[in-house]
Amino acid sequence: MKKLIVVILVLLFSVVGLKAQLIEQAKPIVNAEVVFNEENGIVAVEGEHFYKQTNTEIRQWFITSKGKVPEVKPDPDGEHIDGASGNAYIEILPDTRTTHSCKLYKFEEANEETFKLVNFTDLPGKVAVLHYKVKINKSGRYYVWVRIFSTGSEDNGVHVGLDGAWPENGKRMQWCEGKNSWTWESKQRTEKEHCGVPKQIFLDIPKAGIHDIQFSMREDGFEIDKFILANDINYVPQGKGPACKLYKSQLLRAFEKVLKADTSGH
Ligand SMILES: [Ca+2]
Ligand SMILES: [Ca+2]
Ligand SMILES: [Ca+2]
Repeated sequence: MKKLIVVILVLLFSVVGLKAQLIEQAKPIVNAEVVFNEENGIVAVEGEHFYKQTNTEIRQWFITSKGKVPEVKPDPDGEHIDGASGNAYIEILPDTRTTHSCKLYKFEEANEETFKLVNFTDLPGKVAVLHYKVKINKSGRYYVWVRIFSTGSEDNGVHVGLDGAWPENGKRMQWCEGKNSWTWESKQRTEKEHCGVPKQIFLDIPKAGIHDIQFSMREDGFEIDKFILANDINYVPQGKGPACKLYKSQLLRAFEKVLKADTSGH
């Protein structure tokens, strides 16, 4: 009997421990006071620096950093921390649709029974919405670039929006090239062009000042390292992209550096 009680207690504590970790990795690590600044037509923001996430009933974004991989299953393609800017990235989990043959559950067709199973939506702003604060000094059109890691055909689409709205040119960001590596892209998927049309993903910001940038799920398993808003239509990010500039407040926490696999023989 004593043994049974011990077993039950151990089980209970491990469940509580797991839940605590889940909540921790889905929680923002910056507060709403943290505002990123536009300088010379560029705003760069780490994916992991969202100040809140909403519409989290079906899916959530989880932060992965060194040694801290979210225990959310399924996530068959594992972690991709090596090469991530700021030593961290975020992912929408669980990832139940990994190949075209996996059952598709669209938010727009969901009923009471299938609501929790939703793994795709063409409707922006409905599932797993991330929020970031940016200060724009020069109003105008900003092209949106996102650095992502895709390993298949069902983890390479997302929606972007501004100040609670989801304009046409923020819908269906799409990646085809650069599988299995961190890749910058700014393309919009259309009926004619499934791999996306360049220079068609942008946000028109009519007034200088502080704005909210949002991303929401199109496909589960989607991974964001960093995003950039660029005023110049011809801008193309390189490597990990430019440094993130703060307008207000400060970042309190840095993630532990990821060292490349030790091949030095030490
Ligand atoms: Ca994954
Ligand atoms: Ca997926
Ligand atoms: Ca990052």
